Amino acid sequence: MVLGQVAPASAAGPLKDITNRYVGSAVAAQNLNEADFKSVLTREFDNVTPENEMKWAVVEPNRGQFNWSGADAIVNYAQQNGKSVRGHTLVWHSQYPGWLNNLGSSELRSVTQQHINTEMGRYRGRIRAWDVVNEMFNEDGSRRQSIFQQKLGDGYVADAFRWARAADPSAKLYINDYNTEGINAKSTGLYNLVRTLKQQGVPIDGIGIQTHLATKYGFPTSFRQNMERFAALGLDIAITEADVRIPLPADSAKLATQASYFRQIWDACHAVSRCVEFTTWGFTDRHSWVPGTFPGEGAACLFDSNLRPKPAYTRLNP
Ligand code: 9MR
Repeated sequence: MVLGQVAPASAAGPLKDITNRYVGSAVAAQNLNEADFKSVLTREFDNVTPENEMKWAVVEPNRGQFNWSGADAIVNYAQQNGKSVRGHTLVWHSQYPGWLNNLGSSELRSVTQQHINTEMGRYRGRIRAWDVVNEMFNEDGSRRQSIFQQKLGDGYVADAFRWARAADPSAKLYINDYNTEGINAKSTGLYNLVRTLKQQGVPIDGIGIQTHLATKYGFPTSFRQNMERFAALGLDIAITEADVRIPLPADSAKLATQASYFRQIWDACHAVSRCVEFTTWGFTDRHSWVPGTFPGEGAACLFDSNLRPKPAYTRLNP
């Protein structure tokens, strides 16, 4: 293929048409200006998740000073093209604005409620699901000592969900985390928390399993059983940020292993009726966070940097 040309859809049809789950990708607003990128995104997916554009540090870098341009661009694209949006993310220990650090507890609490109100309110009715609380656990299943945990205490999670429900009653509300694919200490910490929240009547609808995998760690074999225990609590499950990184350079054996990982994620989701979404953290190796964060690893997406479908894509859509 000539660089810039768009590969034809496979015979089986675009991903969004071969499943009754939402099939999504993270998107950076600026990439919507690339015609070939936009065309594959529009053809294959029916959900978009703003990669950074809805994070607190981006939308309110200085107190009371808002920047909605990237978020608006993605939500408008979604509306014009019939895509659902996954809002990402409201309460997170990372990518929050520095001015939060100067606030005392009661002020942090009120600005957090205000943040949820303002952001969810702006897009009320236009966001299918929100990652309300993101990455709140340590690997051992204990709570991460984030600014929210330290200053607001354990109750911040229930508060955030209650504020979120009030701000947009039509949105599904999720708690989202990584390394929670299989049954392990972290996913069990999450399980115990959401079970308690449900018992307390806290408005939480689902859990997001990010699913940033690396072939060098092996596939989390208890993925399906793990989803089933969350489903049994009456929660939806979304695969929110799937990618499968491999050591560079890629070769056909590594790409085949990657393909089998993607297929196993896909199959696990389709085996559990409450798994409602399969979203990838970017769909093309042209734009992926992986090589910048894990030097020597990459090629983690379904399409290569020229937007040609990789074996992983073909394996989902033979
Ligand atoms: O892909 C995002 C990257 O562009 C940002 O620099 C990074 C900052 O923390 O966040 C990345 O997205 C993360 C997501 O918001 C939460 N889960 C992990 C993702 C990859 O780091």
